[in-house]
Amino acid sequence: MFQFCIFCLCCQTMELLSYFLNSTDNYIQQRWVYFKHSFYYISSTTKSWPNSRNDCLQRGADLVIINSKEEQVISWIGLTDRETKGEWKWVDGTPLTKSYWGSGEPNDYEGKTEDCVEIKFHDEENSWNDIPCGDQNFWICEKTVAL
Ligand SMILES: [Ca+2]
Ligand SMILES: [Ca+2]
Ligand SMILES: [Ca+2]
Repeated sequence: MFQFCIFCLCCQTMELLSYFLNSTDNYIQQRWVYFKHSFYYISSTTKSWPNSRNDCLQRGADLVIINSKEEQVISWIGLTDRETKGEWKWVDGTPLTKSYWGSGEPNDYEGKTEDCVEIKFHDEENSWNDIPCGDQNFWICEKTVAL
């Protein structure tokens, strides 16, 4: 890689790049997938929303925040109204602006407390559903890459 860096003018850039590539390597080894400036870890088991989130945090990531259609996979997403009822927030603290609720959602179905959000159908754009946070679900961790 350093063949491009003959006069070392670009060493800093190369170091950064090398660091990035090394971490890319690590992530791929740990079965992370890289796509459009984020790494994704897709779970192979199911957990409650809080346990899923803890798993992501331990991996240096967080539950997926949906910014594009491609991120809509059947799983928990990093959206909750656990703090204030009806005030949906992403796990990074940002308020919900663009949403993809399924029809009639969010609905606290049959008076249940539904404060965590799953993607219900992969093939429908509007497929978010609030469900009880203790339900078991697959989850996706997302770690954005700042370059
Ligand atoms: Ca995202
Ligand atoms: Ca709720
Ligand atoms: Ca619901």
